[in-house]
Amino acid sequence: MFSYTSILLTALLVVGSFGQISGQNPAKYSATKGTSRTLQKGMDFPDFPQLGSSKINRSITLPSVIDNSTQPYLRPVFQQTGASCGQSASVAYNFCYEINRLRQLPSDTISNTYPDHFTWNFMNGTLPYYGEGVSYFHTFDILYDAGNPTEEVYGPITMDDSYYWMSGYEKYFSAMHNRISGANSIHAGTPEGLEILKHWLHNHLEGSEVGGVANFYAGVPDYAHLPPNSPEAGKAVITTWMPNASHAMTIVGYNDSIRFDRNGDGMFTNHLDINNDGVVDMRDWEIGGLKFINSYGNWFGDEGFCYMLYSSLAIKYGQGGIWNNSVHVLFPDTAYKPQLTIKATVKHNKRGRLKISAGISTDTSRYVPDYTMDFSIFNYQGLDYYMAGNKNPDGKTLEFGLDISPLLSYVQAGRVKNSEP
Ligand SMILES: [Ca+2]
Ligand SMILES: [Ca+2]
Repeated sequence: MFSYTSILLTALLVVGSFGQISGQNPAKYSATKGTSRTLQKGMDFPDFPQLGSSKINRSITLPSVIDNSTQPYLRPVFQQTGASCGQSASVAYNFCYEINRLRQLPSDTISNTYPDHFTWNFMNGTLPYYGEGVSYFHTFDILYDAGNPTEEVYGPITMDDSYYWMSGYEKYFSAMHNRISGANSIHAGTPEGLEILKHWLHNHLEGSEVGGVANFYAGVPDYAHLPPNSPEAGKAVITTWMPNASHAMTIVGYNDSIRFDRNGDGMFTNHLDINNDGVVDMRDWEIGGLKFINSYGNWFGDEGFCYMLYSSLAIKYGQGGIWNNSVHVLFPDTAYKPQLTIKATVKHNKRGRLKISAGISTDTSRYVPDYTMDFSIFNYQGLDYYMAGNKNPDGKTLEFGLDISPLLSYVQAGRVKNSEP
């Protein structure tokens, strides 16, 4: 039998301290964490709360083409190492773009760009999938709980090490300042949903001058090329996706006029029932598409970019459409500053058997905190490796920091609140 350990780090407001406590006496209440997901209207699988058409500023007339790859906030195309596509798309492209847009920083230097392996390495250690892909839904939880260090702090995005965990409180503390306040989905499989997505790409649904980017999951087939009589002729285009959503990518723009003759009738149409289901809808469209950036390197598509037809947003998932017919957008929080943190050093030779929790109490005589919180990192992750993910003797020890500010909501003026939150 394996033995698993739960470590509870306790912050005492009077005397800062932490200790190891058995989980026999649970706290009154555990703080919630992470981003919420539920079954959303029009979707087959649980998803993030949807952005609706009420967010659209109707006084804005959309242009026929938007290309945010020209913005300084999109980092250069890179080739992912390991099966980290979910984190390449969501952290290295999406999060990096969105947080640097708010800070008006270019994504061309390691002090402003974000590696994909900080989040991937915390989540890829789950048997039997070690080293395989991790849904960016999990990544959003880490971006929400712990933030993400820059490449300057963590290491370069070219680092090919699926075991490495960062050590050093100051590094984790810096990561806490690069985080999201939430994530949303846009159901893009209808003309109305596409309109919401286009407004996001154009003006962030807030009338801003710089538009956003969005993530999605799909199975990548060989791409085709836009025909000579299409705008962007010769550029790569995906007309339908493979059945399984095995890859994450990032939408960076749209073009209402690119076209591809999917049914080979010699015409480009949006008004004919080309899939012969008796109705004419978005799934029949041959005109219009999105531009996305991939993490396969410059060899893919056009220097790492590719188009995808609007119809592939609407076609049912599994039959050529994207996962859940939805895309995902992030809201970085550049104003956030941690109010209370824990600095901890843990020595262990099998990190996957550890779970770190934090608790708070104003009564220093108590061994059990009044309130606790869990984290999306250090949560039975990383398998039977040393804490740092290497075989070096000193790799057993890891120093890290955790943001426990949410626990402050349970105390007031140095005293634990009387009422349950
Ligand atoms: Ca046609
Ligand atoms: Ca049809």
